[in-house]
Amino acid sequence: MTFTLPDLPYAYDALAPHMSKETLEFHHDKHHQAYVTNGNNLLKGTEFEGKSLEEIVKGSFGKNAALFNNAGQHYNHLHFWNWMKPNGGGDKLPGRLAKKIDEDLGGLDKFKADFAAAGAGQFGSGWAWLAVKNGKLEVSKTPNGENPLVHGATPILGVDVWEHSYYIDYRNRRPDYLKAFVDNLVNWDYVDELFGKAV
Ligand code: MN3
Repeated sequence: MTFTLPDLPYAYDALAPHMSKETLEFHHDKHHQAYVTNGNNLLKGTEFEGKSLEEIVKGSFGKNAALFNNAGQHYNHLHFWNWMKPNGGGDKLPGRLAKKIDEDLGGLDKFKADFAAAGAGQFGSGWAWLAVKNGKLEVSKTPNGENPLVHGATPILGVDVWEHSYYIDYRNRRPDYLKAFVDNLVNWDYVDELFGKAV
């Protein structure tokens, strides 16, 4: 496959004040575009041409670092834009997902705290995740472009903690960005959709 950059699923100013127009312009138009462009160049002539994005991510991990970094980040950002929405967050989750979070993660409040702590605790660039592994939910963090796919899990929510994701709006206050993400930005309907496919 060839990687392509989709439009954002909302206007550039739709997530303000939690994530600004300027952040989304740089993050989507420059950073994500670079992963698409570089990924396509690195894909040419490899065994992964013609494979699906998920196959490329999993197959290149540990084998072709440059391709993996760009393909992984393309996958992560495709979902990241959809993991947010205007007036997101809140405490009203789809029922089956809320029940599973209660069962596996000790409830929504504990999940939010653990997810934010994973993001705050990721040293340097990376992501914090909610993923399904062996039928159970788990919170994790990964460096750089890595994601739960390469660890045998299916990501259903992720937050980008690279500085390009928050530095314009929050400067060095990564924990404030993470709090705004879980409280005001998460698109729980999309998380639930991925959860439904993963279990
Ligand atoms: Mn990013």
